[in-house]
Amino acid sequence: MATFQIVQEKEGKWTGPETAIIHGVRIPKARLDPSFREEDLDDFQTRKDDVFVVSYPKSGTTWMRELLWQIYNNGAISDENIGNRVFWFENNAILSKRESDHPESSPDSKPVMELLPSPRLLSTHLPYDVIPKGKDETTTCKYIYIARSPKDAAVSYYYFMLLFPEMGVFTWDLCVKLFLQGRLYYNLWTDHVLGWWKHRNDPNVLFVKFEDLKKDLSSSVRAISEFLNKPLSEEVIQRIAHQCSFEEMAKRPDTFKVFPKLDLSYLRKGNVGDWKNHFTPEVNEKFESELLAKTREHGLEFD
Ligand code: PPS
Repeated sequence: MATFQIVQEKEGKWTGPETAIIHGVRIPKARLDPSFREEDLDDFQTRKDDVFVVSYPKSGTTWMRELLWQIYNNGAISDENIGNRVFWFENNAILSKRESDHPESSPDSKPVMELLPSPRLLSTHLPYDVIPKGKDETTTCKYIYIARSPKDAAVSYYYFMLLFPEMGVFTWDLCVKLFLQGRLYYNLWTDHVLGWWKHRNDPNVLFVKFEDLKKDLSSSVRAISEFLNKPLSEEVIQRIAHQCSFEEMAKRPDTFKVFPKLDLSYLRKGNVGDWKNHFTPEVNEKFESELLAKTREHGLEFD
């Protein structure tokens, strides 16, 4: 039995998805394992060699998941769906005791996070305050946070939501409103990004920007591999940068499907600045004054 509240946004001709409120965070209910309980997040024990890719939605999570996997596999590529290589934390059973309480919850033998072999490569959209953490030095793991300009993240979010027409009419204006009010998944962009930005100098946190990956992917691969203590040859760094370009990843569509059986991809355009094709001056002003002014105050800027 779920122990959390469910909310569902309704605006005009649009009825949003059922959303679970877990420790105050809006999480897609449809993707939570039925065995999930709020307290699983507190009870889950991280391991020293766990690595979490963390982000606000539509900020380059899939890109970083693929980079992480290739870095761990010395530049190999795999046709296995990314979800079976870098596991989505909150979409699977977290604790084995919960999974065995509800064996019917895993008909397709979804992994149980607690039972995965080390090193566990995981991804999540959880904010800093809620994400599982180590209790001491021997269980403190690593987090790679990928941030993206909220303008491009909002555009990406809009196109992603259009892939679910059963929810009704989702307009760009509605997307802007919900994004600015923090009523989409994982709450307000500013709170999420700043929560992690404040920990950017922690030795187990690497804060990376989508725009920097786009500018110079090889340097980013080098920095990520150093952070993970996974030294790579220059040849492998260059190979990973090439294999993780948008164009190369798009050649492997099945690998980056959201659900194995649906034709729904995490990849769309992969550009910086697509917002310029969608934003009116008024919307731009709102993003500047309501979101970016706050991150700038904390020294966080986006190209
Ligand atoms: S999700 O659903 O939150 O996990 O989505 P996420 O993966 O975070 O973000 C999807 C956007 O990332 C773009 N993407 C890339 N851009 C550049 N290069 C590469 N290799 C790449 N891989 C994914 C993807 O196209 C989405 O952005 P938009 O702007 O919609 O294209």
